[in-house]
Amino acid sequence: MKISSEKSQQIFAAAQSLMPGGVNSPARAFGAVGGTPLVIDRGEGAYIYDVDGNQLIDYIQSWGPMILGHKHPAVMESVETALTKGFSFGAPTVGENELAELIIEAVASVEKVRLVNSGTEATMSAIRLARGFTGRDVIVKFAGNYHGHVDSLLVAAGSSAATLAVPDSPGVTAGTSQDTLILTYNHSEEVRQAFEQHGDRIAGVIFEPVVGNMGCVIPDHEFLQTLRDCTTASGALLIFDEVMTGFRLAYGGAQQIWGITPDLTTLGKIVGGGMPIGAYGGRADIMNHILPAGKVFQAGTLSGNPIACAAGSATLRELRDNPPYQQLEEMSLKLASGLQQAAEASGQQCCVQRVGSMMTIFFHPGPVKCWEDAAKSDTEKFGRYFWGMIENGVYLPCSQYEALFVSAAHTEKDIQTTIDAAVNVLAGI
Ligand code: HOZ
Repeated sequence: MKISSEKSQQIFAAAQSLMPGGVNSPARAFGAVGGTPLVIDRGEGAYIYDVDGNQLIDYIQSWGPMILGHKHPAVMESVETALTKGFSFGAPTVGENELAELIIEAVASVEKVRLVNSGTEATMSAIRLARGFTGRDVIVKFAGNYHGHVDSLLVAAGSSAATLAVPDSPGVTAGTSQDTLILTYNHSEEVRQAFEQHGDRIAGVIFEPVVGNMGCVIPDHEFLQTLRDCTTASGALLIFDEVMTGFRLAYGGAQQIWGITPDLTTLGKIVGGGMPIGAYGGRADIMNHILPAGKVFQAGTLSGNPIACAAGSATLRELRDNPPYQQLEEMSLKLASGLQQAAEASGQQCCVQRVGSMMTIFFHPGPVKCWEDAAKSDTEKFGRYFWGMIENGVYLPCSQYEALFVSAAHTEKDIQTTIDAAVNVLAGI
């Protein structure tokens, strides 16, 4: 099948004179795979429909938030009800309490939470809090992990920064990033050495407890334990960036499945049910350092926005009351095995890495354990695979350095269609 994209091309051409690169976030510009992005008209369950009328099985799902699929009835109803009351007041609302309670009940390490507007705001605020709480300066991050576009974390960053080869962005000054220490993911010895040398200066360690932003990369248990042990021993805070994994890998997030308790957790994506939101939370004695309870400044006119809270709360209630995690596991296992078999049958040097409903097919024999491994992937081949899948009606993340997401709306038939497409495509690239 050849998809038509005339309208997408026209709209994207107009967009380029209106917005830098024609987009409002570089991840969606198809920069690493070439060609013109599809302009999306609407979504329904597991599918998106572009302006040319193409229906595609959607494995981006808004880069993670739509775990229930597009336009889930419970989320739609909750948003519609909230809309009748007005959009934003800049004052306390009951909806904020509802969402905060749901998060605190679900995520074991979170005793108090602050709602913000995006994952970037959540990570930016969490590291400020870590510094304010400990009185120390240095933040440890890992190469290939991405924590949004916070200046001091936009160093050796994954996601679109890696995809578009600007892991260290112009505009981030040496001064801003001088207190960021970059280490290798899954390298426990480096972590131990860093703490031996700089332990009394380290305010916190922030990391993705399953990386989605250099493709799906899985932490070794020993690495996780080392992070916990070193931070505890030195008095630094351990920050799980669960913007992507929170409420996705389990209702209690990656920390539930790995059995490691962080001091702070950052959230986004699913907690907003597709509306702009972020959150950070953790131990009450730490969170109470935030203004106005404490002195660490952080604020936002639209923080805790009623419509975003309504979408987020409806999503979390649905996940709590009708947990889709077993179904997600079964569908995702079937997809991952099918993709791996398709790769092997075609003779491609690929490995599929997965945790729950997050996965990546790396054009690399694997295993991929850190950024150095991921960077050896054949990204040109990934681009051909990506376009081949689109031609077969499957919409994947447009970069080797992103994870795909299975939603509760994906059926066995969707998964089988995707595997059949991969068998065709991988044999021909
Ligand atoms: N942060 C998302 C996951 N890597 C990509 C979406 C974006 O940056 O626009």
